[in-house]
Amino acid sequence: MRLPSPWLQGMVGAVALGGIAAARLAYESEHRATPAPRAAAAAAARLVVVETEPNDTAGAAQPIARLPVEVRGELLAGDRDVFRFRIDEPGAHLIAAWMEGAARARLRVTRADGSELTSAETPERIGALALIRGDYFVTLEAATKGSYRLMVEKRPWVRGLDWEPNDDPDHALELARLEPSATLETGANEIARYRAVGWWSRRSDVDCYRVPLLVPPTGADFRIELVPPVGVKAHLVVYDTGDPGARINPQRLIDVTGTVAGERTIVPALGERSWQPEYTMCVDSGGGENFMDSYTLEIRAFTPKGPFEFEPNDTRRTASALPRDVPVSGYLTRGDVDWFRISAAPSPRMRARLELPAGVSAQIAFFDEIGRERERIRCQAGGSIAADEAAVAFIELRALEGGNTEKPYRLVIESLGSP
Ligand SMILES: [Ca+2]
Ligand SMILES: [Ca+2]
Ligand SMILES: [Ca+2]
Ligand SMILES: [Ca+2]
Repeated sequence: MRLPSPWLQGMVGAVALGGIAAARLAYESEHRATPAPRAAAAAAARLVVVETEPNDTAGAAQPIARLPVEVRGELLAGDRDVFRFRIDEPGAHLIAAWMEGAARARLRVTRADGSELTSAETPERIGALALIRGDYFVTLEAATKGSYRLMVEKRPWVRGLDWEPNDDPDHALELARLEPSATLETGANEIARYRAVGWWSRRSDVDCYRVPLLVPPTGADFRIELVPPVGVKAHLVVYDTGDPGARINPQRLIDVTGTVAGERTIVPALGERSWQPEYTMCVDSGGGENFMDSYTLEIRAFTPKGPFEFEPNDTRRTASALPRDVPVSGYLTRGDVDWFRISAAPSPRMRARLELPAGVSAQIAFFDEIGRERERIRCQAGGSIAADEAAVAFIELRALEGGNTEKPYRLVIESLGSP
């Protein structure tokens, strides 16, 4: 497969995924119209059991009659405690397993044949592990002896919930599709909405989701919001599909990390390109840990009210089109750079007007056809500038301080005619 190496590093062992993947496809095809994800499993009474030795091997595994369960046990030096549980219901279920108490251990979930599905080291959790009908084992291998409480829970999977393993784009799962709401604040029309809810239950956990594109001929933009759990910075990477036929690897379109733990990260206007069937979005912790609480990834596709920037446009090569005499809008996020190419026949003289929203100051720079800089002007947050220029083919806007993901800027090029 066309896997850039970082994807491989984060993979949960690719052991025998075929069976689960096939089950997932079969299950999904039966459940195309599944409802929006539920935030929490139905509260069910926990079965409490006490560990009984010997239980050091799969053959001697202690059976767990039902989930959710709390096992009260003791890990001795070099000890290993193995428990067996069964899933009888049809469909896919998400398993979470974690330990509380003094003992520290490696937790592993394995199939009946002994192959490992996933593992974690306390205080990490096993989270959102997708399992279908069958027998499974949970094994605790002592790192630090002591007493523990082992929790194992299950909830039915619905589209839009995390599904492990999904640590690389090749194991990405299609997002839940929600009803679009209508008109956004900017006057843009929302055409699709998607949501995922998941957990970064291990330090190395990455969760990837596929977003199918619904692009009208006029083009469309995505607004992406990633809300991390408390204490964690959000990290989002967006890939296009590349071109498998031409052996072109997926390109990284966006790579953004939140500046403050627990705060949402917003990508306000990622362009939906008409030749792309889908994008893949991978999310993980960009700093901090919270193995228990969920994150939310929400994506809204919209058709802008008028001409709009089209991210990524941070280089001259990827410049967005800038028509003459029609205002173009865009967002300057923190550190953002937006390039525009002035379309239509060049007229020698023009006036550029830029209006910035509050919260972001920027520099506007003018370039000729071969990339020579002609002038640069600084514009303060909430301010505007007008500049008369000649023989300009490209414009670069560069955020200097701050950013604004809610209010767009406005840029218009007026033709001045011949002197
Ligand atoms: Ca034991
Ligand atoms: Ca994952
Ligand atoms: Ca921008
Ligand atoms: Ca940009």
